[in-house]
Amino acid sequence: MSTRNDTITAIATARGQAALAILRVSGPEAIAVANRCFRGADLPAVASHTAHVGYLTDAEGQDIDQVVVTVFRAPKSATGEDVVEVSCHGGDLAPQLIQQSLLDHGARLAEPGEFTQRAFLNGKLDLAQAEAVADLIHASSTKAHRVSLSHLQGRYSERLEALREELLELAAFVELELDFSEEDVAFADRERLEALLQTSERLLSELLASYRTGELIRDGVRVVIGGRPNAGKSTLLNALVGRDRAIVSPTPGTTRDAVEAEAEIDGLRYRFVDTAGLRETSDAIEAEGVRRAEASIEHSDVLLYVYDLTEGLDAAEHTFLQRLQAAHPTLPVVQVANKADLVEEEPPIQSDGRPTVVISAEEGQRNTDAVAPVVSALQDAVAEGLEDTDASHVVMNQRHRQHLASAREAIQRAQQALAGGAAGDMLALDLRSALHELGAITGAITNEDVLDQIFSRFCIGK
Ligand SMILES: Nc1nc2c(ncn2[C@@H]2O[C@H](COP(=O)(O)OP(=O)(O)OP(=O)(O)O)[C@@H](O)[C@H]2O)c(=O)[nH]1
Ligand SMILES: [Mg+2]
Repeated sequence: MSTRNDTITAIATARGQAALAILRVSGPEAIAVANRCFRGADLPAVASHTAHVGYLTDAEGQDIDQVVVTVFRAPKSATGEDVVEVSCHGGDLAPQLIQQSLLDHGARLAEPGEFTQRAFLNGKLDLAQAEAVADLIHASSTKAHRVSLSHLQGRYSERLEALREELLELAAFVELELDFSEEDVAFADRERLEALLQTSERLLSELLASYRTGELIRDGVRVVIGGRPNAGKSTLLNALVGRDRAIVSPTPGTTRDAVEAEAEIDGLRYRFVDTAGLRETSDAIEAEGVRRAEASIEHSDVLLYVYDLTEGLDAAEHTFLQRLQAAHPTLPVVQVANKADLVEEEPPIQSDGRPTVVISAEEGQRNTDAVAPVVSALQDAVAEGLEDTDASHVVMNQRHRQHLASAREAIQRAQQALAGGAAGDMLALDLRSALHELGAITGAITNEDVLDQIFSRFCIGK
């Protein structure tokens, strides 16, 4: 991506029918370029942060649209450069024609993310904040939105920066004052060093541990609904998403291919996958469905195992569940004992230690409260502690996770070096390496390839 200091433009809003659209122009010539195709105020003469009504004209001087032009002079603008924002009427034509006119009058079409990249290069936000801009745009649930916003506001960066400063101080301390080859190392200094390393290690571990939550927030929770034919899996899916997504029928073997449906529950996005009933079958199509059902369990975040309360779990199902848990020890399984409306008295539940909820999915069609126990069991299974999680402490970004893991390894090496009485310069090396990793997250240390990769994820106009 070009990091040239030229003047760029792009349409900032989505295509299609809309009341308004916005175009942005940024760079040293932004005001001059806009002024060449604006009939209204004399833009080079106006004050910063003022809006002006007028007409945007094309290369032939013909009016394209009535617009409002807002002028932001450097450095008090989103990119830190001179910026002009043009608000025009939405739709497919006006924004395109205005963009063409701005190009004809000296601007260049912006690359994806180039506005945000300039904001980063001009110190308006750090790299983690810039990435949060993309996350915010891509957010598909309330929680994902909240975490990205908190990262954009810089609270996550502040935490990393505080850690970095502490390590910086530590490194300087080690480099200047400690020489572990000497025997008379000041005891207090060593203790302080140990304590600081321990704190850093703990902070990094906390951030790393939050990544699992971050992933669930970012990508949603994939819940596979499995069980024998006719247990009520499709009925449960429909109740959970609040609409008739899957076909329900008294004939066992109704669902064949997987049926997916999404719902946002308590700010988190869930993707429910209803599958073919698990059983031995000679029907080739159904058998393929069963194979797919088993395969999809492997890729789920949690399994809802539905069975008919009037029949109970049979021996084959017990074996199936035990085998599954042996193969996937970390996969949470919630048992759903269904058709509670058909029993007078609840029979004893065979849970094998798995969390089990007793419900009537059919009742859930009319009243979603009837499936509320399933929802809370799901939340307990996958999203424990999610409610109390401080959004600014959640790591949602894979790139950050890698740097945090490397930083923690470096800290752990430093701890071992210290315990083993290694020389001060060895210790300093590990601390420097941890610092480097943390700096890569906020962009204090960057290289162009990394920047290109990050900003190419953005849309044009951002
Ligand atoms: N009484 C009662 N009937 C239910 C309940 N849940 C489902 N059923 C009925 O059980 C039958 C099977 O329901 P489905 O939801 O199609 O079951 P399934 O597990 O998806 O079945 P397959 O797709 O064939 O594997 C239907 O006739 C449902 O109306 C319930 O809670 N109570
Ligand atoms: Mg079904």
